[in-house]
Amino acid sequence: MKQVEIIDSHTGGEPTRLVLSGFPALAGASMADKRDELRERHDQWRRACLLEPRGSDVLVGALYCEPISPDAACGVIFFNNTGYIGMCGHGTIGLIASLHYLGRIAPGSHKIDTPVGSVDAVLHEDGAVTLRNVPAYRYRRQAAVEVPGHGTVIGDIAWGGNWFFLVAEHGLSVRLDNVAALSAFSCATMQALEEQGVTGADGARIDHVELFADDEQADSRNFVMCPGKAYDRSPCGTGTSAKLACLAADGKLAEGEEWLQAGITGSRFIGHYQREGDFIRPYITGRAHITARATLLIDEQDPFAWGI
Ligand code: PYC
Repeated sequence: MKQVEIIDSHTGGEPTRLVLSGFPALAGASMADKRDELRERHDQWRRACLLEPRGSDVLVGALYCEPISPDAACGVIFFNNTGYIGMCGHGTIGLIASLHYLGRIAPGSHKIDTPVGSVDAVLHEDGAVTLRNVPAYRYRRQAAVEVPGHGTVIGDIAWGGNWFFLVAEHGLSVRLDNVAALSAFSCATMQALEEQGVTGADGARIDHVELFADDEQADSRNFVMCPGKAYDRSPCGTGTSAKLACLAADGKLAEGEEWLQAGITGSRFIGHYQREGDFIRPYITGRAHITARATLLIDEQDPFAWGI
């Protein structure tokens, strides 16, 4: 049997499966190189850990790696049911909470190398984590896409560690009991963006769609559709970063001012930003809880050993 050591957590309802050991060693001078090596040569390990029968569509994986930067606590590669994502806010909060649970880190600031740049995470004494994310920015304001069955949909395109299409006007109720309609609309929008060549900078695929509504207990509520057609149960750290970039660009949120972002399940992240030239630096605070520690067993005789 092959063995993969994992620790599971959730951040505002969104699960993270941290892989501590068992994956093949990855060559590469950067985290992006290591991610490419994992994708090109060892992708079956992602599938074995995240897909059924061991996982589910909603799981986000985080592979613990040796750091590239001399002053980083670790490196990490994020992946999900369909492939690889650049950064992951809820996943970083889960990573920090898991490393703390294992006794590998103490409260304080920890640098983490990711394929899209280094981030810092402060573990507070009370267990909350504040992520200092990669720089974010709004790339396009009010871009249009024709979505079959829905007509013209207008949204901003922003980078928050992944590419987002942020839609305020969609006519849907952003509530948990409407997830089927929200999912259908956001998946159709994501497909239309791709088919119509509406992209992020340098032709980058927009792989997250974020819908907004008012919330009674927060500044906003969102619904975030991820690549692979699973929606984020948390307010999405990179999605909240993209939102902060749009608010900053519109002059709707001042530097340092707090933004309370609720997700579709009612969990919340607190955000604020600092200006950095043409970019903003997002700070996202949330909390993760450990749910399991286990060894995954991969039996080569099992027809579904490497996932369904
Ligand atoms: O929290 O950044 C995030 C995230 C991305 C995909 C799922 N969660």
